[in-house]
Amino acid sequence: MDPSSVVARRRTFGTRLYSEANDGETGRKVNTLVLVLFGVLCMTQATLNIVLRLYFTENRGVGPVCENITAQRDDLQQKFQTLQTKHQPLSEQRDELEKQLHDKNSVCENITAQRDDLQQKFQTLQTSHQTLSDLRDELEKHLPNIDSVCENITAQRDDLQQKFKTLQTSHQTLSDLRDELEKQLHDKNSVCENITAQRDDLQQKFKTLQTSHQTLSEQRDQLEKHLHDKNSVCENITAQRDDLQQKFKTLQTKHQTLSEQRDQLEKQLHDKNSVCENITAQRDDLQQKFRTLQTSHQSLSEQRDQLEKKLHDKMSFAESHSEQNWRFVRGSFYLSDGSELSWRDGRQYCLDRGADLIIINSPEEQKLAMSFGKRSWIGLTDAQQEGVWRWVDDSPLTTSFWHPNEPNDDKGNEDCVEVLPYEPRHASWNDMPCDGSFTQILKEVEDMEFKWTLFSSSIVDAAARRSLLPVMAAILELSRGARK
Ligand code: 2F8
Ligand code: CA
Repeated sequence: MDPSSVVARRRTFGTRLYSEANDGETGRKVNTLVLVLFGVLCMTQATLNIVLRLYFTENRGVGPVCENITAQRDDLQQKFQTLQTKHQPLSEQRDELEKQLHDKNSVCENITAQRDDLQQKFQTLQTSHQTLSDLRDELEKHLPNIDSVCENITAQRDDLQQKFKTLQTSHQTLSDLRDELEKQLHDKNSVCENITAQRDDLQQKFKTLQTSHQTLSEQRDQLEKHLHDKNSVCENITAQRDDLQQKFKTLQTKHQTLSEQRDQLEKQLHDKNSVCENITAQRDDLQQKFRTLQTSHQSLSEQRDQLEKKLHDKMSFAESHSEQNWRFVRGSFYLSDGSELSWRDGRQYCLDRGADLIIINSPEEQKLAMSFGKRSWIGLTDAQQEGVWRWVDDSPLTTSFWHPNEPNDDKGNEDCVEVLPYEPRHASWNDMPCDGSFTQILKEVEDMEFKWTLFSSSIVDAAARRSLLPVMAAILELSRGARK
């Protein structure tokens, strides 16, 4: 702690104690004690400083002095400690005293303030006392008139009491009225708040509506503009519509006409289609017939060629055999050769000449065979199976001209047939041994194509000849099948 500051502090305390509690016994005792303690501390500090300076500057090497000083120092240290030990309680006492002093100061300040207040009141009271004294003096002057004044005052009091009652009643009424009004005010406030809220809400809505109104006004203006434009467009479109309606009506009329024409044409087309289908069917049928006819024509052409070749061969045959007395009867050449041969050699003789032994299936052929006037072999035999007669073309015997009691297969060796030139002419067949020697009646091999050629050549009309072609084709086919 800085000694100077401590001194200043103590002095300040002392001065203040003197000035504020110069008449207090406790303050003086405390101040005195503090001063004494402070003085002792200062002296001890100064002594210690001197001893230490002497020790370090003059006789540092002198033993006795040093020991003395050391002893003094130790003693002083001992004292210092003792003092320090004492200083602690003193400090605590001091602090306690300072606290008490502070409290006292507060009390003192309070008392001083009370005193100043009392002094002020005292002065006021003194002034009032003076005034009252003056008033008393004045009243004493007016004391003789006090009764009348009193009466007057009494009257005034009564009047005032009456007024007071009236006023009280009025006050009560006013109070009730006020309460009522307050209540109404409260209600009104509530209503007002409600209305205010509604107003605020309406204001908000009004603003919103105003904004919307503004927007709608702009939109309306824009729509009015658009409407105006649309009206112009609409008028234009209406005119176009009217024009189109007129055109539509015209077109509708044309459409109706065209529809009728179309229906008529469709009907005609349908009829034409039917006709066309019919014609197409006829065409297809004709094409089919044409193809058939073409095939037939081709076949007939081939047949014609073949027949022409055969005709040529026949003509050659006839020319080459004319000197041998071949007889042409009903389209066939017949010959009775004068040589006598066995049945088989005779048949081979015939085959070598493009002919075969005669086959007799009719009285005319029987008559023809008889006309040659010779015993001659005919083309009938049962050599294959006894009693079963077959012609050389392997056809069965259907019409026979057997001599009476024939065939008798005399001696079981008669398998070939001759024609006898004797009566009865219509029954002249006799079975004979096949190795017998007779002439043979040759008949050119049945050739239907050749017969047809000869027959058709006799038909002058070409159309009639053509119409017989299919019939002839069928006959020829049957003939071929029979020969096989
Ligand atoms: O040579 C055979 C021949 O003989 C007689 O005729 C001459 C027979 N006729 C009679 O008996 C009537 C044939 O039948 C016989 O073939
Ligand atoms: Ca016989």
